[in-house]
Amino acid sequence: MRTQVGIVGAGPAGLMLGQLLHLRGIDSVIVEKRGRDYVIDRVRAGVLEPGTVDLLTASGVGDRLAVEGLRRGGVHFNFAGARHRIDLVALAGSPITIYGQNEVLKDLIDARIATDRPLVFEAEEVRIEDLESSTPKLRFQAQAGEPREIVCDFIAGCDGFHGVCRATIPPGAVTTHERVYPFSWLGILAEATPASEELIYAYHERGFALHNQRSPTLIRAHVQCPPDDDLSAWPDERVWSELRTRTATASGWRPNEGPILKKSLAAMRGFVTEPMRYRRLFLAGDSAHIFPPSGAKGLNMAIADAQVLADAIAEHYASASDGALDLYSDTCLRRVWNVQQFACWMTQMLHRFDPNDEFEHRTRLSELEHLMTCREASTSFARRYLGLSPISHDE
Ligand code: RFL
Ligand code: PHB
Repeated sequence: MRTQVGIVGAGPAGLMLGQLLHLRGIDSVIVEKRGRDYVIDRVRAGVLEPGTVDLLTASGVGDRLAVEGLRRGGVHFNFAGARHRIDLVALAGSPITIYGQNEVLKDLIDARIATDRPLVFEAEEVRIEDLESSTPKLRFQAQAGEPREIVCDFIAGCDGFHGVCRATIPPGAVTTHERVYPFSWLGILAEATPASEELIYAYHERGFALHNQRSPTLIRAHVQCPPDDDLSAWPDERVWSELRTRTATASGWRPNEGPILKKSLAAMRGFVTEPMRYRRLFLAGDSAHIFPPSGAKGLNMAIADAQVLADAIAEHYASASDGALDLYSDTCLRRVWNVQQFACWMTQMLHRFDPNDEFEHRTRLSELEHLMTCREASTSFARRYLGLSPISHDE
């Protein structure tokens, strides 16, 4: 079988790329190692920047998002027993949209199926071959065990942090940069009416906590925990107790509680691959970079890479020019490092690194106070949170 673009991975990057290529009349095959239900059930991101919403809408996958996405005009920071609000709309002109990554994936998968272009789930032993040639190949075993080979003009590595694509690149051809934080996030999805409609980031002497909603009846929350913790260390009552303590305000705000449907641990790291390309293999999304989730950026950046790559591939076919393909990595990396710095700054400001370091604790509280009281600082945060800083958006 032959295609123009072989896409490895049906996460946000791979599915968005497939949709954008389809809209430009370019053929692709998407190969995913997991089943459809597994892909959709994985609870991950939930915050969409306005640019992401606009792109999904312009790509014909925004109908349900327009109805079910929750537009929220502000974000709260709880610290030192008080709650402070940053007004995103007043300061930067736009709300964020709360819409689960799994909902985005459902919409993209439905759109893909409607195109009749191939989307292969449960592909086993996915491999890339002949990367040194002008016709790289995707090989895998389909569900029934038959071996398949797809001859491609280009391969898009959209297979996440643990995928095969980055690992296929010969040693020394790319450089990776990594920061691993000395803590993880314990995340829950719970059935309860959200006590706050707007997202709350909390900094407390016991560590970070986050309270968000996914729908009018679902809460998503995270608490900072030791990096080597096991889920068994987090019975439901402990999760609620930490969340209550860390988000508490003197005015008595507390989260509503209910049955916990899902519980998971996520390591905190920043990671960047340079360049995001090797010959005809282009990395996009988490296969190229990971952002500490404090900045809510990973999904938005996966979608942004897909847009840059789709435009560059379209230029190749339309004008036989590889100028944009040659700039793909530099274009993405400029934004990636800008956003990495933002996500690392958020992580630094909101987590307890050393429980015995009172100096660190006090300077952090002071930094948060500055963020809330200095209009320039709040405006800068609002613009960067929304993905509107000049580097991360316009250029
Ligand atoms: P994905 O979503 O990991 O998808 C990769 C897909 O590739 C498949 N795959 C393979 N397929 C074929 N062959 C192989 N050998 C394969 N190996 C893997 C996988 O099964 C999978 O389906 O990567 P993609 O598309 O780059 O998307 C990235 C986003 O998923 C990720 O950055 C975000 O979830 C990060 N993130 C957040 N991002 C935001 O923008 N806003 C948020 O609020 C936000 N919150 C979060 C987050 C990530 C978190 N965790 C779990 C790390 C909160 C958390 C807790
Ligand atoms: C989430 O809703 O899961 C979420 C929100 C904001 C973040 C990270 C995760 O920064």
